[in-house]
Amino acid sequence: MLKDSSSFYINLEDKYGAHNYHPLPVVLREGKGIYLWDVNDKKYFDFLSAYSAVNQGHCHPSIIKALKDQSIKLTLTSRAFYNNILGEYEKFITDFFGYDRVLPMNTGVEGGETAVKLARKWAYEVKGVSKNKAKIIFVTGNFWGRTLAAISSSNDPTSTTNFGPFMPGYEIIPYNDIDALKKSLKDQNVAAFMVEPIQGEAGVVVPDDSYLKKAFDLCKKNNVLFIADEVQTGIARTGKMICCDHYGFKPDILILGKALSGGVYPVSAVLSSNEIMLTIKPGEHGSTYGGNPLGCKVAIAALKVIRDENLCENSLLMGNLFRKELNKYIETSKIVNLVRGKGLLNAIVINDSQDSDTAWKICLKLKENGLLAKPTHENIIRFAPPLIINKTQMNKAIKIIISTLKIFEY
Ligand code: IF1
Repeated sequence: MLKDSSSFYINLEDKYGAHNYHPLPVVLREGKGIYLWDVNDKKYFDFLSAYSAVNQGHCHPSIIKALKDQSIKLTLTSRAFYNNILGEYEKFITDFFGYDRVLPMNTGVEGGETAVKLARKWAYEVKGVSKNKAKIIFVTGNFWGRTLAAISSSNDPTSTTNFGPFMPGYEIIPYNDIDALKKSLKDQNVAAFMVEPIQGEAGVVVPDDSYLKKAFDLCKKNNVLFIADEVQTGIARTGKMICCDHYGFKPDILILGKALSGGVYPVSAVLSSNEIMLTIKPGEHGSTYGGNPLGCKVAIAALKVIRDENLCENSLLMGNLFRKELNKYIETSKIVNLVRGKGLLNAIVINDSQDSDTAWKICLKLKENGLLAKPTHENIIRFAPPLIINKTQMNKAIKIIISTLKIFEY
């Protein structure tokens, strides 16, 4: 057995990198499909999927092929000129999701920022809100990234402490509380309501069945835009192409990221109608890399994989299997209270005080046992494998999870 080289890499990051993350002590060097390998050649089930970015599996051959093929032709022109790929991508993605227009960006948080800017523009130029009065409503527990605009809507002290002052024009109301929304919508200055259909960072929190559709209907009634942040829940993660499909409505503004490029390249997108999208004029918004031909080709390939490999269906089926087996275990478990989620976006809640480190210890043990997962908040563990996982693999992973949890019952 070779000497463990993990500490070498960990020490490098520790010495030269900013300490803005606290990773699990595993150093990965290769990924294929649902598996990852560390620098000591140990193999793992990936049950994080790079926070739902690798829904299609690691290094999916057709996405990598698209990257390789385009990378030797043309990678970036900026939007100062046209390129021969962007239009093809724009047509493809708008057809795919059923919207008039797309605004291409790179990261998820830029997608959120774009949506907020669009909503404000629309409020002033279409709805008729008076200057600088537009308001965006968010919910408690929301997470849409780390920029100042994003953390300004956060009620999580870890995100906000000592980063103020914050962006004005926001209101935060309780999540999953339709009456609170009803009340806030009475203000004529409200431009939009922005929400993750299932809250990821908050711990895979699924709202009441009727909440989202009621919220959407209320927004329509009050001439307010419904913005769905589907950066994490979109692209088949929850068993439908977007999570809102479970509830039978189409958001006015849809934000996508992460798996839009299968973990290969940062690509995000904001989709909307002519009325909303055309409020932004040349020079008013954009990004150097947004809509670059490399990202566009990667995104087309990534979406085709979702469609051609029926990953919505598989996500639904495998998610049902996961929750069924975990629910069976929970009946007699002393350590797990609850499993929740939709499709392959799931989490378990550890039966322990919120500030205990049991979830972290369980994740360390899962790692030893060949499965990688990460706690979201102290007592919650998220399980989100690539959507290409099959039944045999899922059953094997479930065995690892349950046998590891059992160690902590004593
Ligand atoms: C990190 C969690 C996931 C998101 C939603 C926008 C963004 C995200 C719903 C921004 C990003 C991330 C970023 C990642 C941790 C993470 C996360 F743990 F916080 F909850 F995915 F599960 N909307 N989510 O979840 O997208 O700008 O990062 O591309 O390390 O910060 P981004």
